[in-house]
Amino acid sequence: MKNSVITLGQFIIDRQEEIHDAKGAFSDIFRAIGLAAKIVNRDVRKAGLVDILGEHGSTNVQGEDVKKLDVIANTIFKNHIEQTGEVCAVISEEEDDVYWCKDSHEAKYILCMDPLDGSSNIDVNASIGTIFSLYKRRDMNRDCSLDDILRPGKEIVAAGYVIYGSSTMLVYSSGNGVNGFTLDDSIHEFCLSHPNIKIPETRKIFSVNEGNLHDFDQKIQDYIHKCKQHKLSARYIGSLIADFHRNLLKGGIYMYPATEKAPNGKLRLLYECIPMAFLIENAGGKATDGKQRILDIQPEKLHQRTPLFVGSSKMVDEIGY
Ligand code: P6P
Repeated sequence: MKNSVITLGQFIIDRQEEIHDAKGAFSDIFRAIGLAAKIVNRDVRKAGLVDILGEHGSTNVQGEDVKKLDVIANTIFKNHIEQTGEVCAVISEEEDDVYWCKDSHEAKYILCMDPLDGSSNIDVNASIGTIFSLYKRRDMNRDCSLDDILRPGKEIVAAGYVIYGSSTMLVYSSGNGVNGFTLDDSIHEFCLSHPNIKIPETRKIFSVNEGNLHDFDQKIQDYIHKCKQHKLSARYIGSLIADFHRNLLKGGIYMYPATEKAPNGKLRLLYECIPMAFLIENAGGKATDGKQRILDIQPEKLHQRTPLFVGSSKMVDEIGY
């Protein structure tokens, strides 16, 4: 049995030539993401024991109550990313505006992140996670600006997530397949555990909040009915990363359609839907807003929302408007 372990750091170095920047900036950014993930993982695991549960008392730009762990995770990731000196701007669900990193004039990358998605699940011990994507600046001869940020997802150079679940995993793609790394607590390293993930084409699972069923377009209601007729399993954790990760490995579709309360959908385009769409396409799946490919959408605002249908390609095709 092969007993060699491939760590995340080694994996990235080994594939340096595939990455858009062989000078190590990408490795530095991923090293920072991996370290921040380990720190957040430590805090998530002890959340019930120390006073970091419950409301932080503030509300984020979405008007949602911010949990303390949201704020802590945002600070941890932002600080470690800024320290690399390789990122000029951070866009975060927890930041109303762009965070322009200090001393980053030479930095080539922009990071978009949801530092702790599914945070409403923190207090009930359900899986939560961090979602991120990376753009490369368009033109190093001018300062980083919104023009470098509000770009279709097809221009990102990498995306990934960390799921703080029964085990802690980091799953990412830099455009050449999707690979999963599981945190081995005995050596404090993310180790390659799920090489070259491909989402099964078969339909097995549908994930949607059926509490909103009567708000959905008739075509979506009909599709959900069809899933039931085909005896598919209904699985909905209420945490995008947890539902996405399960469907990625087993096959299925996650849907967050427009509702009366969320006429443009609930999920954010830049730091939730684009990263998930980039990952699913690199795993052989699809992601649309019901009308167009998520990665083709031209973002207009940092925190804009979009409906999301993501998963096995045949299932996403069936949604077709
Ligand atoms: P609902 C969590 O707040 C989140 O952004 C996703 O992680 C999750 O899939 C969705 O919202 C759940 O929303 O309206 O079904 O509770």
